[in-house]
Amino acid sequence: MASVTLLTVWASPFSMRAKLALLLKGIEHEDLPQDLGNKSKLLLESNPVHKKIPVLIHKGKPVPESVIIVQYIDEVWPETSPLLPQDAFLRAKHRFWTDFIDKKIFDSLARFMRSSDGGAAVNEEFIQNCMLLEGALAELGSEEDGPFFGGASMSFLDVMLAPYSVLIPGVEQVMGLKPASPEQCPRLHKLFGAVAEHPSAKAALPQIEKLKEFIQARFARK
Ligand SMILES: N[C@@H](CCC(=O)N[C@@H](CS)C(=O)NCC(=O)O)C(=O)O
Repeated sequence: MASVTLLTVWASPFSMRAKLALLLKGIEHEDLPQDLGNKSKLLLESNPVHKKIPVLIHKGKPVPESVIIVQYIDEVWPETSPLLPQDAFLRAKHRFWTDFIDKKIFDSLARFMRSSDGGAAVNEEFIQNCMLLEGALAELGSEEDGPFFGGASMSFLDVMLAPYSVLIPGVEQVMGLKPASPEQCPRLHKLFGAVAEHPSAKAALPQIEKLKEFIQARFARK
């Protein structure tokens, strides 16, 4: 096994985060794609509590949970592309909004995907959550500094959010999600545009067309 190995599923937004952090920092690694319908002994032993991907295995030691993995990567390889801010208060902000993405953005999107009534109410909730994130972009940095939470370069919070740049259009085009408009969330749209152009993100995130096929097969309403 390579010194750095990632147990992954390509369509998982959580896997995408870990992959993106490794690529941003130029860390040589091996991907071990997992079948969640038939979990490998390695996955069960590496993440016995949650039995979920992603898991980063570094020198034989397993680190589960995408948020913890990306923080671990940033601590172990701090020199290239530092992700978390130096300032403790800003670090707290990045962690707060990461928690918001996982608890509110992901949750409202997942509920939309599972909804049996067309999902209009939960779609509105999703848009309101995106507008709160838009407020965080304005609060944490000026547009002149660059498109990302980290200004000109991707930061921790950008890595946490980047998978949504493919997930949202995928769910929009397959399941009819109405995303927040460029008028409602101008900075968020610019951020997603910049993610789409970023070389590491291009390599870490799947093509929207491929993701659409996955969403269609797994989640589309019959
Ligand atoms: N909080 C976890 C979530 C990971 C997660 O939900 N992984 C899903 C795939 S997207 C999984 O492994 N599911 C397998 C299962 O629930 O049995 C993280 O951030 O890494």
